[in-house]
Amino acid sequence: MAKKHIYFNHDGGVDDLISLFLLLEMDNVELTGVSVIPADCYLEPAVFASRKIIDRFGNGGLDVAESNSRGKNPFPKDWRMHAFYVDALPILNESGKVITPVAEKPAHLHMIDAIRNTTEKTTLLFTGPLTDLARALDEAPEIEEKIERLVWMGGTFREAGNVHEPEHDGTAEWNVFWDPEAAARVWETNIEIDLVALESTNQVPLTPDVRERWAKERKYIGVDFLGQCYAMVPPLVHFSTNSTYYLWDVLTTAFLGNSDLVKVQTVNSIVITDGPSQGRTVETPDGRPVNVVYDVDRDAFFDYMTELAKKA
Ligand code: AGV
Ligand code: CA
Repeated sequence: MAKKHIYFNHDGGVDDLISLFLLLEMDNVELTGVSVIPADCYLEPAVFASRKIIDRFGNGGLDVAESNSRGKNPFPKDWRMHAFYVDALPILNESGKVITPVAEKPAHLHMIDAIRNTTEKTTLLFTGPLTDLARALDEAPEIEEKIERLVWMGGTFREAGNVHEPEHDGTAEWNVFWDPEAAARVWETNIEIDLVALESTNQVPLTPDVRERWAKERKYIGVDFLGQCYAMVPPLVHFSTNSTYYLWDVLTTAFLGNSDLVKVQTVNSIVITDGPSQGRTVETPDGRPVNVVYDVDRDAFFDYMTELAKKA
């Protein structure tokens, strides 16, 4: 089987860190690099957690790069705290040491090196804002030719986004909202973009039945890890609130491992960078094409991720 070469840039949420874990279990994926941006996380615990996940579940050979990027609209502190909880889990601290090193270069330069040093084209997986990619393209525009595609958790074409902040109209998704200019910069390129938008992630909320399933199968160390991580964030019970957790990034990562789980349609779109709708992605005939994942087989998705976790 030809492996896909993946560079993964994430922002340290529970579903970002579970995505890293699942990538390490995929037979059809070769990770060429990992970097962390302090958007929906604090940098230090998110980098530590990433290094420990690679130590525990990977085969070595990777380092983790820190981003020095800054966004425009900060994430709520409560959400950014999640990385501390994952980093403190006993399963990641059993060995008492951290082997996977921190990279010398900041994330955007680390990614440029990884793309250049890989003979094959690289697929980019981004589960946070696109700031590091926008900066890498400014620094080394020629890497565009060596990017197979960008798979991104971001955006929505529905009326309702998931940003509920003062001075905003609620139409944006958070990964776009944190740095709308970065998304607009990437929209200017000819990179093939697969967008896992809220259309499909809304279909995979964390629910009590999913938690129960993982609890029942906790004899598998990887399934126990899922259960422990998803104990930290609120499930959907009666109705969706601002803090209700969905498997946004995990669906994005699963799509990369198995595209049969979802349905995709092409939409021409632009990114709004200013004003009360900043961070909104809008469908318009003269916009740039993106492949939007708009539907997912929910049960097949949860089966797929749980089976991957059992391999650990
Ligand atoms: O908008 C979804 C993105 C995903 O990359 N993140 C969380 C995922 O990692 C931001 C976010 C939106 N709502 C959230 C978020 C919530 N209720 N808790 C934590 N993060
Ligand atoms: Ca994320």
